[in-house]
Amino acid sequence: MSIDKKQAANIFEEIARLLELKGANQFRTRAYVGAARTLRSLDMELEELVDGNEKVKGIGASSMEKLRELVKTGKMEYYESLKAEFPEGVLDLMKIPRLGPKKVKVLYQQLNITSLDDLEKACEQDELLSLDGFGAKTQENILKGIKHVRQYKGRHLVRAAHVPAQEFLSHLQTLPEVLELDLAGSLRRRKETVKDIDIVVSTEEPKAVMNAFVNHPLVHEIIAHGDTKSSVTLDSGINIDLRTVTPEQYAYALLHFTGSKEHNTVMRSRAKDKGLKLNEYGLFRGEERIHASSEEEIYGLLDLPFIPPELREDHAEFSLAEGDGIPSLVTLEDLKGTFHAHTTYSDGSASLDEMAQAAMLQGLEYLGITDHSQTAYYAGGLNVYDIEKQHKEIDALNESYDNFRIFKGIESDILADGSLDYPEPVLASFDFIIASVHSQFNLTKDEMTQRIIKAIENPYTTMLGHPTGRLLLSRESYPIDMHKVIDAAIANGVIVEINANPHRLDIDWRLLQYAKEKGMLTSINPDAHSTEGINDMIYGVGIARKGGLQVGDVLNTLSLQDVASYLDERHPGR
Ligand code: DGT
Ligand code: CA
Ligand code: ZN
Repeated sequence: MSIDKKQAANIFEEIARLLELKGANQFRTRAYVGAARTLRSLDMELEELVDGNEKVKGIGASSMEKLRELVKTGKMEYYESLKAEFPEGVLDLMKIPRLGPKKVKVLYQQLNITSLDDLEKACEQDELLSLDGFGAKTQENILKGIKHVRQYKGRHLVRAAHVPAQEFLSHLQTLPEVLELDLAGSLRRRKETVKDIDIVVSTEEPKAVMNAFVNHPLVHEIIAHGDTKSSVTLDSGINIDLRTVTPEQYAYALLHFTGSKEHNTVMRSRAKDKGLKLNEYGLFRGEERIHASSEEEIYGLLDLPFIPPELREDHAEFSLAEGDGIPSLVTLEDLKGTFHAHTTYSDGSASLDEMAQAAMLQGLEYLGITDHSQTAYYAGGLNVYDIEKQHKEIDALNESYDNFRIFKGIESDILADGSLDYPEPVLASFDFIIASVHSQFNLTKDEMTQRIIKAIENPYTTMLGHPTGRLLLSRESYPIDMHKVIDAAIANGVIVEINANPHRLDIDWRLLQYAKEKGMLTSINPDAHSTEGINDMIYGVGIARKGGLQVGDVLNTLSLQDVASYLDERHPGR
């Protein structure tokens, strides 16, 4: 049960908000805000802090006491009892952007609003207008905010699920009672965000498996403990559902719990058309159960080829299966190198050589370095002198490597008028350029689309970076016509990246079928800001697979030699 600094800081911040909601005096709330701030920038481990006798500026004796309890036991009594003083729905109200505790308090006390539903109704009936400090504009923003909170409530970035899921799979794998096991649900389908982790196990001894599961050290709370289904919450706040079935049921259960619900619905109606009935226990003709020992066999029984989990969204898979067939999808092993990585020259945490060595460890043959450009001063964007220095360093490193190359790139800001961030001779000095929008998001859809298309039309633009600017679970895409952007990219031979950072996963997979049919080329880019960041490529591969992409659709499946000649040919100055 370990709490990290960010989680601890979040708890202290929430205490401050709850106190404000209660009407506590400002000095008390400020103490908790201060403690949270200190925790965020703390440069020692939490254990070290609470075990030591050292005084730390910003954390008073009473906060330290509470922090110690939290670190040692995973719980803080004070925080729990404070939360218990309010209906749970009131805490949801506090998650609405720009609706601070003061306003929540008014809503709660004067209109008796205790949930998002209550608040939505009140806004729709213009009830907020009678309150001091609330106008029509506020009401409108609150309605938007409610949508935002609902959409994100209880969902997690895929990395936050993938990492513990791997841990549990390997743990369960070691149990002698476990015969077969796999991930299911949205995580197996590699959705961009997930509600929880689903695992299916086949066993003859479910009790033993369930006991081992609920007693795993990462488990924070047991929600349900049964013979066929158990649910737990991990320390990180994510839930795992484990289902145990007999070996005879396994293939059907795995298919069912992998979903999606929409995919299952189509499968059931296909079964029905054949006079059969499909559910999580089997495929039935009247009373007779038809045996299947793999998902592949079940698809076969319904006259379908095997459909990989990533495609099971009732998006394009059934028309593909019936038309050209299911393509063989790109895999992580197909990637020979990658682009879009930052170093200490801008806002990355590792040096050029460290990033290159990490890429080599992953078995890659090349890495395209793209630090930020000069306008991105907040991210340490490079001026012309930095670029010269970096290029010299890259030349020397490349000289020293066998069978590995760093490509010289830059992540150029797309300026408000659509131009790139350096004069032409500087642009010409790079092997390739990723053009990305990092500021001025508040344009109209037309303006933003035109701005990006202008950047695409620049002959020095090799790739478009994170095309919609969305940050999953925190920031919506700016308004943009992605179909026009894709068409322009194809017309200008520009690659549209799949940004594999779990916060982005941008371009969205739902657009990839269209893009592929039109002939768009992509590149699976980690947008790495550290050596570990390179590992994020795996999430981009999931997105490419969801979009039905194959080796030929992805630039960085090319060997070093082929990618080097591709970039040379694309370069307007060579
Ligand atoms: P999530 O958890 O929201 O990220 O998405 P899923 O797809 O993992 O959803 P979850 O965990 O509620 O359920 C896992 C799978 O179980 C789901 O993809 C399909 C199946 N399933 C669950 N409930 C239903 C249902 O009511 N009808 C059908 N046909 N399938 C269901
Ligand atoms: Ca799920
Ligand atoms: Zn960027």
